[in-house]
Amino acid sequence: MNKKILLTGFMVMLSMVIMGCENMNISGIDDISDNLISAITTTELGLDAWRNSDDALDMNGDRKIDALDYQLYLLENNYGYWKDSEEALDMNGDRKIDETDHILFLLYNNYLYWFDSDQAEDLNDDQIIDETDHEIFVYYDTWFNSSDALDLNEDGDVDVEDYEIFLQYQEYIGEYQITNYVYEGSEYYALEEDGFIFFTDLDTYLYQITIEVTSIGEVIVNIPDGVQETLGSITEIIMVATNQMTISRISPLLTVIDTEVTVNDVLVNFTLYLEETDNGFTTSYVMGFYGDNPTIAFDIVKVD
Ligand SMILES: [Ca+2]
Ligand SMILES: [Ca+2]
Ligand SMILES: [Ca+2]
Ligand SMILES: [Ca+2]
Repeated sequence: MNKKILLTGFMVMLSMVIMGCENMNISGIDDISDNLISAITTTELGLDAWRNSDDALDMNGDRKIDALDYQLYLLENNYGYWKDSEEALDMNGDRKIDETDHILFLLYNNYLYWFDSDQAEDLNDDQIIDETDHEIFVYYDTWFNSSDALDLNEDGDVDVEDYEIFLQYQEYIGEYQITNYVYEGSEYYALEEDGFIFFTDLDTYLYQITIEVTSIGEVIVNIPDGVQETLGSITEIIMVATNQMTISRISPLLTVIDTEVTVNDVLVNFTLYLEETDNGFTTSYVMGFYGDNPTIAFDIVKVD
């Protein structure tokens, strides 16, 4: 395989990694199989008994069932518990906190409760009622009155269409850097282009690259002049490739990024698998173009 293609693929992969997950679900909401009738009895239980009951759920979607889930469960299912908590607010502005406010709390925090209520409607006009409509129900007004409310699709109006674009990209917006680079393979392997960079030394260059994601999902890769000189003609190809990437979630834990780029008249496709971390993503990449399959791994962290 042509060295330029290999190098391009590698660099494109680096610059794509940060795009990460596209899932905008409110965490945990869709996990709730709430049953308010059985809840009347189980809200009287302590944490351990609840955890062993059929009502035990991972309410916040962090893949464990613990005291925090029990608290969230009680807030939704036990009016007295909610009323005594910091979550008890006058949601409808009638200057008292009562059952009506608790129902509003449920509508906002429990997708299935909202879905079964007369509040559920197709707010984005895509002919289905789903989590996106619930998210619009919960957050649209706040967004509309915030500085984030911009005409993102540039059609002259600020409306639900713009909010959907905002939802699609909001969790990526920001600036990222590459850290924790680890290379496992021969110390003699190197990128050879206009310059010459050993994989063992690649971190020096990677750590200087910053990647910015805008509110409409544009990816801007900033490569300092010195690094651009070292990469030579590859720099421009990287930019072309990052403009063509697509992102799709294939499981709650895994996101796939695909792109393609033409190098020396050869169309090359790339697929990269990303795992989310607390502050970004982590990925590893097997360089199959060497017989002994050296690997690189690194993290992409958000810096603002
Ligand atoms: Ca949990
Ligand atoms: Ca009220
Ligand atoms: Ca809809
Ligand atoms: Ca618009």
